[in-house]
Amino acid sequence: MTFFGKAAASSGALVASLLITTTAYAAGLAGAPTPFDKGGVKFALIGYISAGDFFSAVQAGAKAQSAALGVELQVFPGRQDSAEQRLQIEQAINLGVKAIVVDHGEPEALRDVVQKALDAGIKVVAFDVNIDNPAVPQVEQSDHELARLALDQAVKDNGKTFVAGYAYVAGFAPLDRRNEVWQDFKKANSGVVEKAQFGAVNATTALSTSDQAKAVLRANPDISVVIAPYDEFARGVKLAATELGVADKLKIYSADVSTADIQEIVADGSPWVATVATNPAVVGAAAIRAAAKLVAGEQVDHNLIIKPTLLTQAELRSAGVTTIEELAVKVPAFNVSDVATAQWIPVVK
Ligand code: SR1
Repeated sequence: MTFFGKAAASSGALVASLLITTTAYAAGLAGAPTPFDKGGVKFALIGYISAGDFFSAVQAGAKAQSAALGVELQVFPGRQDSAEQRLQIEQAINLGVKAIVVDHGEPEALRDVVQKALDAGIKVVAFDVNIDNPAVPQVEQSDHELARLALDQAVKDNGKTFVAGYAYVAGFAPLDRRNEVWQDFKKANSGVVEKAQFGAVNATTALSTSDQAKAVLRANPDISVVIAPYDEFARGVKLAATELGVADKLKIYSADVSTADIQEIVADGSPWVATVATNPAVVGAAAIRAAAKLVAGEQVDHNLIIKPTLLTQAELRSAGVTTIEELAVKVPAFNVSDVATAQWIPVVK
């Protein structure tokens, strides 16, 4: 039985137990610890990357969880600009927020300003940026496991001998962790040859990566597999392969999922054959819960890990899944995480 099959068999009971809706508690959350019982609590979510479905979905999950806690969440979108992200942290400090979630960024540019927030009594949670501070819990998507699941699927589909292209940009914690697994994988599999590395992270990541992928695929027609462990990279590679007319000769393995990604994956003739993903809205919600627990004086683990799921093109097609919402119904575990939960924190879905 496939993962989808197993999940569908048990979905009824799980969905029933998770039917809790998002509600705003402007006047405070009954039964919650101070200050949530009184209301009027402000948090900030400060991003670094503003483009792409993944980050919008993280923000949507964070907003839903904040609303359920009666927290006013201010989202600072980030524009791939460290100086601006630092300024936004300063602004959040001045706004009197009780907690800040820092979503990606350049660690060296953030550590001192994060310390400034902590010194002001503000709780800080980091997602996918290593702040390297014991007071700052780190949220991640188990990137080593994520990369291993993608590479296991690549081996299942292509064997242990293939010519690969690799999309990667150094300096982003999740990509660096996934890269560690790819480097070990190549050492352990001498039949896997990486012909080219490419990729860009900017305001138009998919398009920039597509331009690079086109040049790479033209110069290396023997590439049959592309490891692209970020959905914007995969999107760019798919576009390049389609424009060059080589989509039928290529298989793309990625990370992340969104409704738009699912539609690209299941499309006729799509070379995007698998992705490994968490539900980014669940990640955003977990980060807010961790921040809320810290503000309430509760203990929070330093490493907060949201487990990813392998999603293959074949399974998505045979399950008839075309949106994230349909995916969450077929795979209920995709819709929740037990990270940073508490009895007084409403579960959002
Ligand atoms: C540039 S970093 C992109 C990654 O950040 C998040 O962790 C997503 O999984 C995405 O792949």
